[in-house]
Amino acid sequence: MTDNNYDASAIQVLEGLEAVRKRPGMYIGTTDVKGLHHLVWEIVDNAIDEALAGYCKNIEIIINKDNSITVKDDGRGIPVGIHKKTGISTVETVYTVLHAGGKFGGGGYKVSGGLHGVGASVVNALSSSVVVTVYKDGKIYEVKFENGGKIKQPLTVVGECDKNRTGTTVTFKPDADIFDTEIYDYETLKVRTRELAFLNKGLRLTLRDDRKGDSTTGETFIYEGGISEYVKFLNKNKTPIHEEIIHLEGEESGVMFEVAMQYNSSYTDNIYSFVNNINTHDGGTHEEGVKRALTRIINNYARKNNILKEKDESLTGDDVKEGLTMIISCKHPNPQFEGQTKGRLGNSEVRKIADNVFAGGFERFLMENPDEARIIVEKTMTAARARVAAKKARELTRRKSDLDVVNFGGKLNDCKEKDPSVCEIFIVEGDSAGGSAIKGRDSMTQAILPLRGKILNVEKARIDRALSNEEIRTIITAFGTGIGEEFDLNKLRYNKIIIMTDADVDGSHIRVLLLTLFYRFFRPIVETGHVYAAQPPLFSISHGKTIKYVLNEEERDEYIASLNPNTKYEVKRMKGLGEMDAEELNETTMDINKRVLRKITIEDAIAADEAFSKLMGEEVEPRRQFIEENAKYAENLDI
Ligand code: 28F
Repeated sequence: MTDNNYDASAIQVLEGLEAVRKRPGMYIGTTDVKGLHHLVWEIVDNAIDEALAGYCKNIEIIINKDNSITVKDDGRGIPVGIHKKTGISTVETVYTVLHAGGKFGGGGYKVSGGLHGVGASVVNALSSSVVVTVYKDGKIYEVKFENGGKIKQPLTVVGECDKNRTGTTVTFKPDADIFDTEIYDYETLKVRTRELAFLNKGLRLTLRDDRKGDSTTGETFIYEGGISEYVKFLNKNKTPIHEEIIHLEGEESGVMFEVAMQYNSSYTDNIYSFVNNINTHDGGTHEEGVKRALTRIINNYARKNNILKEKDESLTGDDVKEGLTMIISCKHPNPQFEGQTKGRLGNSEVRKIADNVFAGGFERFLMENPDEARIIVEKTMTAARARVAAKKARELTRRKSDLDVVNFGGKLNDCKEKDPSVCEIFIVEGDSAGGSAIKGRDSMTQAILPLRGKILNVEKARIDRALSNEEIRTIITAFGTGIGEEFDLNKLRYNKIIIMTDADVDGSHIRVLLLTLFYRFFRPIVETGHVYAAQPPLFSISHGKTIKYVLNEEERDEYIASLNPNTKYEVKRMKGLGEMDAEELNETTMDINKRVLRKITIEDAIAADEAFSKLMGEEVEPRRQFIEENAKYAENLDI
């Protein structure tokens, strides 16, 4: 390389990395916490490529005290010789020329993810410091970069190592001028590290956090069973309906395809798909091909074995998905990602390949395992019957006119106002409280729906079973939004949905059953803050002609303290909603100028979901404990 060529390419390098610093979003999506964590995966993906090429068995990810990241692999080590095109070493090329990394010699292709292979040079451009150490040929080579990829120390031999020790270690510190935050989140790194271990069977991935004082947190993930173990992991809190995890794999026209699946007794599906280890959240042709084949094969098997009769309509894609946990992993040399977040695989040829590879394997599985086949087919046929029943029941919940709801079982005492923004509905535990609420309410704006005892636990019930419950149908009709795919928040007929139950365990249980119903079928109503819990008083303090109602011990003691010392007073613990007459109930719990409501906001839908599942699942103890602690509420009170 003559000097001016070298200078030219050196200038090109700096311009290239400068372009990344100018518009980082173009290369890593965002510069928020997501972009910060994305840097890790760019480096890890290069180590994974080395594993896919068959040379790396262990990858270590370390969060250092200063929130810099070290990634180590035991692959061949990035080549240190002069790169023919750039005149500088390959390792410096990989870290300074955009899109230089990744492509390995021979048939190997970059199959791991990142934002589609922009690689190590982007990490360098967006880091205030990068140190690359290569162990090869008994020597330790090191090159240092600073301030967005400028050479700080050219590649030099800094030591010796064991003759047959090889590998690459990279430490980088994201540039504080680029990123909104510099703090790494252990859990975020753990979830993706574990997922990469599932997706790359036999590869050992270790994650370590050295930030907490002298103690270090660390976990190692290695799964010889690969995505079959991923299915097992996803089904750990479910009840599988067949023992074996079905595993199929094949290759066609250079596209590798692998599927693992197992049905469980729940009504929800858990299907995740990946292309070159990238999670295709929005699916794509690989998923479509598998689902198409799954539906066709199950229908064919059911008809051929006369489980599905001539007159029966065919099973749908939704029917065959119910209770299905499935991982689809596709390795493609030239994937086309589509959509806003590039989360969808677009390659049209993959649909047929997926169908072929999956169909052959799954058909064989059903033929060779007639017992499992029958269980699976029966599960899908039950789902089909439920779908049909739900459709019929859903019709019942559609309001033809306002009169419908009042006549419908006569349960709802609707309000006269029709403008949802001023209307509210009290769902009241028990007929006696319901009676007092109807008498005590403001009938212009307050509707009352008394509940007889406990409602159905929808956490464990399929939608058709829930819809067969009259009180649930009345609630659905009263709300007016519809449920599931038909749900329309704009049709909500009340601005506030107020759950009015006793403060005892039964009252809490009913409240949480209602929350489960709202969470499962009307989630947006909860998320947009329309749901409240009424706060009936726990004590009354009477002195002279005055009766003061208070919510809890704290308010009771405060009020008593506020009375002058010689006032004679009497404290009574309120028995429950049913003990109060209409006027008391209105005065203390319903009158919008006097009452105190508690807005129910599920702080963390996932945590609440876990809480509901724990609460409504099979285990008794977690349920009892949860009820005692009550459902998660925000403390903000409605005046
Ligand atoms: C901690 C991050 O980046 N590991 C890597 C290798 C190994 C080779 C390689 C990488 C540029 C274009 C070839 C070695 N010997 N860990 C990593 N390990 N890159 S990145 O080559 C990149 C060259 O194609 C390697 C023989 N062939 C490839």
